[in-house]
Amino acid sequence: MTRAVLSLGGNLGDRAGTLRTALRALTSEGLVARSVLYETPPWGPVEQPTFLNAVAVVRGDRDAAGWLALAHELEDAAGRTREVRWGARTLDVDVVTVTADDGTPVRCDDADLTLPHPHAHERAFVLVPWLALDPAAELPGHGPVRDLLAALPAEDVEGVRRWEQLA
Ligand code: PH2
Ligand code: MG
Ligand code: MG
Repeated sequence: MTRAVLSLGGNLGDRAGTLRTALRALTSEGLVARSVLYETPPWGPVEQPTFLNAVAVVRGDRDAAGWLALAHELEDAAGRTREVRWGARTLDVDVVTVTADDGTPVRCDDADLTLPHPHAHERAFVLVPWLALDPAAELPGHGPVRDLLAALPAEDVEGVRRWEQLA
């Protein structure tokens, strides 16, 4: 068994409906916890609409490639197309970390999967929801999520706004 932290986001179409459908699908895949939805300004070089983002923790009988396959299944089910790198999308599901049951973090440097996620430590849209659902969260190689957030520019963190009241 492994535990994975997944970052979900979308900025096209019915953003909330798409994210809720994906989160619901995760309940049959060993959902341990999920954050509420947050509205977040687009991060990165592409000018695009505002995102809704969430983080989910799942535990199940999959390895890293298995969690990536599940992420792609959820994206396909949401009609995701891949045109512009970091561009607008109905649903993006990124595997942030995978941890073995003994606590060992899985490292991966494949062409299609890098673990831990190489940009997670600099993305408030990942760290804010993750810390909210797990105050003790740690990003392997980078340290406690609480400290990573404290190191980000205040405007990045303040830009991540809780969008719904209840999980
Ligand atoms: N995903 C990206 C690029 N930029 N910005 C926000 N706020 N949320 C995202 O999920 C996101 C992004 C590429 O995957
Ligand atoms: Mg992404
Ligand atoms: Mg992705």
